[in-house]
Amino acid sequence: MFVIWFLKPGTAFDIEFCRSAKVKKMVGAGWILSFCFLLVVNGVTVHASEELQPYRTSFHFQPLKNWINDPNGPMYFNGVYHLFYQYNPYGPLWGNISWGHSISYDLVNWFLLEPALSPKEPYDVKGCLSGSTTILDGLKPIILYTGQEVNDSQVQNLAFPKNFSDPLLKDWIKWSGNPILTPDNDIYPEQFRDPSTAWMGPDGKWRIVIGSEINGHGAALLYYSTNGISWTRSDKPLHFSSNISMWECPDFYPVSNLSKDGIDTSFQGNSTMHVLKASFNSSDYYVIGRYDPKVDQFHVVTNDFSVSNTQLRYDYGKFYASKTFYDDAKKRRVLWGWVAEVDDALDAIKRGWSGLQSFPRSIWFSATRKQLVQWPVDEIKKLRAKHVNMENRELMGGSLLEVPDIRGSQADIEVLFSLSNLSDAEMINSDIVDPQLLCEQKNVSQIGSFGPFGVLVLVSNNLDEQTAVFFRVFKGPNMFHVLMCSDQTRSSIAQTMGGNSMYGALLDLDPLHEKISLRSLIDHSIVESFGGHGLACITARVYPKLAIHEHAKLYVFNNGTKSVTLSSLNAWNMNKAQIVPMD
Ligand code: DQQ
Repeated sequence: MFVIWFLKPGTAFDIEFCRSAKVKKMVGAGWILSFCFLLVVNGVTVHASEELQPYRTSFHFQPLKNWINDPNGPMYFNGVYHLFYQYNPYGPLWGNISWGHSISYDLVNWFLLEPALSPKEPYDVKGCLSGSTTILDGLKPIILYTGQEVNDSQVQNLAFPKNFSDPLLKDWIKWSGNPILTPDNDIYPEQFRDPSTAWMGPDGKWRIVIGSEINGHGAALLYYSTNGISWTRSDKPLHFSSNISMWECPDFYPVSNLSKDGIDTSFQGNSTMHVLKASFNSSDYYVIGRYDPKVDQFHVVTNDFSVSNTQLRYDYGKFYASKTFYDDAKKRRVLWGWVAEVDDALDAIKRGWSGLQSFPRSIWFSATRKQLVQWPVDEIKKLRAKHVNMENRELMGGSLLEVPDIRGSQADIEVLFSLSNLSDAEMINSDIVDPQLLCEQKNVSQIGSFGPFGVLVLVSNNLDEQTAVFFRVFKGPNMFHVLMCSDQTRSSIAQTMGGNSMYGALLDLDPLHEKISLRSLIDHSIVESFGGHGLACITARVYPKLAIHEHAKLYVFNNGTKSVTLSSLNAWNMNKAQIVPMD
């Protein structure tokens, strides 16, 4: 224990030392435990060897330690991807909120930089809260962020790079004229936050939305500016919804009607619809509509925002406060979301960290244009290692088939199921289905006719621990319903808060004519699943005790009475992404 006190907490040395196999051989296990499990109270820092850190992820973004929450201001600028995030540099719980900053050349491997913004000024002393970046004139990136003042009042601030020609944009300067916006009288001062990326209208003015609540209605307040610095409020919000409280982290952007390509936030043209996303009720809900930038009218064509399990959401599991950006290099729109822990603060203190970012996802419209489709960015493939393939296997009712040779704690798996003779599907007496409720009523051990079938991930030797991601097909009065569930109720033999959760979503596909696909990114304590080629996403956090590292197994199964064909299965071991401090 002696040496520890000479090390600066968090240096690469102590972490790398703990990982080193040589050291493990040199000294006894007990000594390693006490050496590597370092708890520094008051800036609570825990460093532990991988054995003690089975929940750290390998290819999902997280800093080396401490707390993170919302992704902030992601952007692609001068050949570099930037990801900022709500970060506590001093501990694993929310506090001292700064803008952590990391950069990447491929959205997979990351260099960690010093925080871009820290809470130091009267206008942000209680936190540099969420916000966005905008690249003015294609040349000048700026940050707009919310500062929390000493009295908790929220104001909007501006920061810009110290040196625009620094390719990494390491240093950011807060504008001397901050705050640039303060809450008007009709807004509670604690309910005015999270400015969006700006877009330009046909009049040459920039526009942003800011999350708020007016008279009990969640709202996206609209502001105009000619220079990105001075902003004035529009008479009416861009959009608001009754019966929903405070909207956080609004995001507003065009999506092409014609292709999967993403579109710059300021694009103007007929071939697009707009998406408005708002974060509330622990979920990221979105609506699709037509936006007329001449009069700033947004006409929603899907169901409007509501707190309902049938309302469109980016993700029906653990995913919040997300943010998109337009990636000019690959002509795509990329989505990041915060995936919080579901165990409690004491666990975070023991681990020394809390929170992850989802794997970045490309987004575009589904064929029906009634919803978005999401898919992990292609660069993930560079982490794929050993590959296992199976084709055309009949999965009779009660089948459990192990996927051999895959390290089930760190894998990417894609499966495709086909069903026939659906006339035998279980009947359901309504075409309005609450997927969350249905998954709760019918867990994985409840035998149906078509389903449950799917994958069991993070499975322990004796099957005591398992997380099931599965489908069931029902026949309603007028249509089939394809239900996707993620069942965490048996994910850990330890009783954790996450141990009780079940998530559900519906896939807008026709099982008579389409196969049912599932992709899951399994990364130690996160299972990020994409059903129907990305029509529905469910992200879960799990904390197995037995199914860790090389002890975690992977299966496909069918627990329905009807046979299902496994048309194809492809699974890969995943290599670890490099997430390292920049020298
Ligand atoms: N997180 C930030 C706020 C935002 C909330 C504070 C959403 O700006 O509204 O860390 O998770």
